[in-house]
Amino acid sequence: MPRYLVSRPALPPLDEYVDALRDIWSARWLTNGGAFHERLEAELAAWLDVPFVSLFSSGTAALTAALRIALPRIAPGDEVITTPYTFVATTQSLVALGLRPRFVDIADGSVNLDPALVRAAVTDRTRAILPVTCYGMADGIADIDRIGAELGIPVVVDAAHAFGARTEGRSVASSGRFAALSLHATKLFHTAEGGAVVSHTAEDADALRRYRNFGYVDEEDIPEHGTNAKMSELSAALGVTLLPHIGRELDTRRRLARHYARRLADVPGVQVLAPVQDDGHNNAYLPIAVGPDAAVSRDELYRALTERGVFARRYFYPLVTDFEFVRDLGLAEGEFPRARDLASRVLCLPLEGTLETADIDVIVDEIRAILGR
Ligand code: T4K
Repeated sequence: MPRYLVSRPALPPLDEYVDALRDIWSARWLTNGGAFHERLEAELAAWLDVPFVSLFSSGTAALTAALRIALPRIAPGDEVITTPYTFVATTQSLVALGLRPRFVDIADGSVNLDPALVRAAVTDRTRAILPVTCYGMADGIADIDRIGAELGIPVVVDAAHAFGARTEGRSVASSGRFAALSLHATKLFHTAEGGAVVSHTAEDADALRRYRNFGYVDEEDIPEHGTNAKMSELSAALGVTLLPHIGRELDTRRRLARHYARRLADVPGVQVLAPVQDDGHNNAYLPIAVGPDAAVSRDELYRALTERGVFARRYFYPLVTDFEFVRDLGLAEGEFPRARDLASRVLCLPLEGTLETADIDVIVDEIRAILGR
């Protein structure tokens, strides 16, 4: 077993979850919009300070649903501008709907799409823009929102990493017409498996509710296509019991991330990518970039850390456009020099709420030892 994992799920005290399970057992209501499900939607909307939250079975299902509602009629050749620097699910949500990803590069010095390149890539085939707030970072998202509003193109944000992140006094997850969160166990707030869509009108929230439940209005009335993408009561109850504890998780991660930044500051060739001094940042991940002046490459550092029991991850390497299925579908067009460079240098270090500053010291000492200092 590695000594340190890139992430570990936050958990509520077990007896609080067991109490919730007792309620589920006595109600014998396991899914299809049960009491915990309804409670979690309301409590998340209040916590995130957003109008509507609709729960889903995964972040991928949430993102797919948001795209589907934003684009009810999809024709062959319809394009969505998006980033190659992301988890594969961003692209898979488009492919699943028959949408063509139109990849553009990230901005200089950023992990997110370049708004200027997004604008330049808009054609008469563009149906939507799908930015990712990578690692919970919000740069560029307000500009992309403005471009979408100006050109009348819906923006659907892959906010999988953005739980708890705030920018300019608002939740990052309030960006776009829809923003899809992942509530997977590797995320800082989670329901084991799960996802959520933030929306801004009752009409959109209703459309999402219908879509995840086979398109049902009622048993005799199914006006639109739908699917089964519902969250169960077991997951929703985990979310309801975890939510009151998540402020502490955010505080711990902030403290640990700042400790990392202090300890890594004088390590040549290592740059912390996350804005750890920004109180609005959620510290969902601790990405570093390994520069050409480092004594070893990113891959050598990654392997050596793994051998020493520090399980870091190369989120996000390779680029989505380098995956075989994307090339086979003929979707890998374009050159993305900034994204490619970052994907070759990035490493996400362990960051989760069970760690202590002494653990960060051990991890940084291992990095220093590998880099020969
Ligand atoms: N968009 C973006 C930008 C995303 O990053 C993601 C998902 C999505 C969309 C789609 O959301 P979901 O449909 O997944 O809700 C993970 C996650 O499975 C995935 O949710 C996440 N992004 C992606 C970046 O990473 P893996 O393959 O790295 O997970 P795994 O199993 O290697 O676990 C990572 C670490 O966490 C390990 O060190 C072990 C530890 N771990 C993991 C689990 C599941 C635990 O300690 N306990 C656990 O229960 O994919």
